[in-house]
Amino acid sequence: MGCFGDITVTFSANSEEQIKLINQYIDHSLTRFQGTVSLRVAPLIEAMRYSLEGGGKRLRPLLVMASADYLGIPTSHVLPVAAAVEYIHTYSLIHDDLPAIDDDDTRRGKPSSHKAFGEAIAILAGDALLTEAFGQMMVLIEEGYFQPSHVLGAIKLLVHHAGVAGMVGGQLLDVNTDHSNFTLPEIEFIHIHKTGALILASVLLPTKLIPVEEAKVRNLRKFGESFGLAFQISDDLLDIEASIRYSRGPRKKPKPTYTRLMSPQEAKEKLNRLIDTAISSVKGEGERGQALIEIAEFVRTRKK
Ligand code: GRG
Repeated sequence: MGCFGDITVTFSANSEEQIKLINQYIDHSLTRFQGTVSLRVAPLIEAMRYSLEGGGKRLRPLLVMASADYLGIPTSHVLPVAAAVEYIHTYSLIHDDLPAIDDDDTRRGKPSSHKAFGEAIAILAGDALLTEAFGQMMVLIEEGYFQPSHVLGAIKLLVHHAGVAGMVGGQLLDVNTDHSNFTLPEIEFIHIHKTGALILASVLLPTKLIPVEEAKVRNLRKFGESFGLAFQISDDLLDIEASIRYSRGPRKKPKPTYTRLMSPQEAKEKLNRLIDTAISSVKGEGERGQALIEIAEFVRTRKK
């Protein structure tokens, strides 16, 4: 039985309660972890905590919880999965901000990890978060809610989507793309892997933990794929809005974005079409699809 094991939460109309649970779980897991390692690694844990608790939206953990809800799994049972995807997301942001990759000095309005702690600690904090994400997946076995063979299936899915075939491969394509000359299929391929893969994994991971009908897996896959691309387009739109509203100068390293290939209006239309597709794919389950639908609607109009 896990630390949140006796709480059975159904998704409420807003995500506040779920975010609170996720934040409590992440805080608790870091504190417990800190108690098991030498005090001499405290700077590493401080850097992990700095980025993990740096004000992220917890979008991927929310997707894990919403997908669990869709399948009738108590959301508190998948908290370790929610933490694992947030750990991986956080490591990817720390490494993405490094001078060798995007060279960003700030993240979420604060100094990026390497600016706050130096490059060596930032790299190690990312490494540690990636590794400990799989430690979190192992917690699922200790808690005993799911069969070990099912947990192994979930770990395999996470490796596939976070690694070379997914997010890291997508990042490589981004780094290697000629930013002065790229096409829509190229940019879509990059985003499906770089951003979309971890989002899709967040939606699909709960399907590995219990036996699930094939039709529901198909619905969730469609939701995850459409939502992942929509999220990236919304990110590109926010980026241009910020550059207009705050007269932000050009990025140190220009990025391949949708908004360099289509007008903001066209990008918004594409975003809306993708969100509509995501929503219609999970609509058939009534209340059970509601949390996923709310998250999709949030991305349609998000301002952060
Ligand atoms: C370095 C291996 C490696 C991978 C990096 C995802 C990624 C790959 C880099 C992030 C670059 C970036 C800003 C992409 C745009 C979409 C995106 C992932 C935005 C950040 O995600 P949010 O908005 O972040 O969910 P918060 O701050 O809410 O956690």
